[in-house]
Amino acid sequence: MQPWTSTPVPRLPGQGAALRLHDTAAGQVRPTAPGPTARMYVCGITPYDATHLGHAATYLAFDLMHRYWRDAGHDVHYVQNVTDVDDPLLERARRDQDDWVVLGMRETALFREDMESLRVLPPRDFVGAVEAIGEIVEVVGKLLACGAAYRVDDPEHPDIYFDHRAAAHFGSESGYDEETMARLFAERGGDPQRLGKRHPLDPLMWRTAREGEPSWDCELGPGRPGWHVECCAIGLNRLGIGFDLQGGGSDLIFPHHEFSAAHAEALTGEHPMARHYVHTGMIGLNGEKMSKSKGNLVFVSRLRADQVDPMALRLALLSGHYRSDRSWHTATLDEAVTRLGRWRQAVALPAGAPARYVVCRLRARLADDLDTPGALAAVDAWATETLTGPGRDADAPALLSAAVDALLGIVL
Ligand code: 5CA
Ligand code: ZN
Repeated sequence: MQPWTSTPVPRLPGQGAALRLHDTAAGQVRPTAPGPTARMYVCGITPYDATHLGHAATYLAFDLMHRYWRDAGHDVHYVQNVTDVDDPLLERARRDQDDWVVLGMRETALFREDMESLRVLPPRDFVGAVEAIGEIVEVVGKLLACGAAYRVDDPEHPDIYFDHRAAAHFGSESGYDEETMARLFAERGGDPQRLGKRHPLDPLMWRTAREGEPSWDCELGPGRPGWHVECCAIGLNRLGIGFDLQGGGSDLIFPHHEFSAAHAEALTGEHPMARHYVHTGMIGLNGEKMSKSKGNLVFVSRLRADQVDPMALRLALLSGHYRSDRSWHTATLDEAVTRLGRWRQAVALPAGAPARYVVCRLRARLADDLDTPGALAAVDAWATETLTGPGRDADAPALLSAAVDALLGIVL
C-alpha cells in the first residue's frame, strides 16, 4: 500500500544517549540497542471505522521512538500493517450493507490523512493483509508441514490452527498465567470452544471459505488468514527475526503479540521475534476505554473538521505518559492550545534563553522511556525564561523550533 507523505525532519547538533524503553517481556525499562538500521514493527489499524484519539496516541508514541532513533543517526526501517480483511471489518460491512473492500479502502485513506495531518512519519513498508496473502499462505504451509499447525477434524470446515505448545517460549512475551490467558483469549477474538482443537488456546491460522465471506484460492484450500499470522509474516519477511521493536496498544499484549511471537519461533527456531515489546496505555473518554464496540469515540478527522490545530492535538496527546491509561477531556486540548501559543510566542522573538541545554534535556527525557511530560516541561521552562527574561541568544529560537520539530514532531 502507498503510505502517507513524509515531512522533512531537521538535523540537530549532537545526539542523545541510547533510547531506554519498557519491554513487556522483561517487565522493565531496558536500553534499546539497534544496529545502523533500527527495525521496528507497529501493528496497524483494522480499517472499519475512523481513527480515534486512542489510535492516534498510540501511533504518536511510536513516532517519537522513530524520531529519536533517527536523531541518534539510525536509519529506521519501520513496518506497519493494515488488517484489511478480518471479522470486525466484514461484520461492519455486512451491518452497513457496504462492500468490505470499499469500506477498508475508505477508512485506510482517512487514516493516512489523519496521520499526515498529525505529522506522523510514515512507515517504509505499509502492508495490507490482502496484499500479503501469498506470504501468509507460505508461513501457514510451513507450520503445517512441520506439525506446528494442524487442521481441525471438521469435514465441512477443516480450518487450520496453531499448536501453541510448538513454541518453547510461549508465554514469555506477556508473562500471563494460564487463567489470564484463557480469559483474554475468549474476550479478544479467540474461540476456545471450537471443537476439534488440540488445546482451547490454539489460535486460528487459516479459515476455510464460508458462504458470503471473501476467500483466496491457494494450496491450503480456499480461505482467509487468521490475525496473528498476518503480523508474523509481514514483520519477519521485511525485518527478519530478532528485530528491535514490536509495538501496539496494551490490548495487543495477549493474545496478539504472544501468538505472533510463537508463530515466529515455531517457524524459525529462534527467539525472540522482537528484542523489545512496547505497549501503550489505553485512552479513555470520561473514565471508560475508548473503543469501537463502546461507541464512545472521538475521531481525529472530526476534530480536524472542527478546525482544531493538529499541532495542538498532537501536543495534547503527548502530554501524558505513553504507558499510562488516561482519559481524554476537552481541558486536555485547551491546555495544549495555551501551551502551543506560549511556545509560538517565545520562538517568534528575535532572541531567547540559551537553547542548547534544552535540546540535551529534551533528549534525556525522551530517552528515559519516552518521558513526554518531562520533555514538554523542559520546553515550557525555556518559553517562560524567554518570555520573561532578557533575550540573550539570537540562535536560540531557531534551535528550539528545530528541536521541537525533529524530536516531538511539532512545527511551531
Ligand atoms: N489491526 C490490529 C493490529 S494488527 C488492531 O488492533 N487494529 S485496531 O484498529 O483495533 O487498533 C490499532 C492500534 O490502536 C492498536 O495498536 C491498538 O492497540 C491501538 N488502540 C486501540 N484502541 C486504543 C485506545 N483506546 N487507546 C490507545 N490505543 C488504542
Ligand atoms: Zn498486529
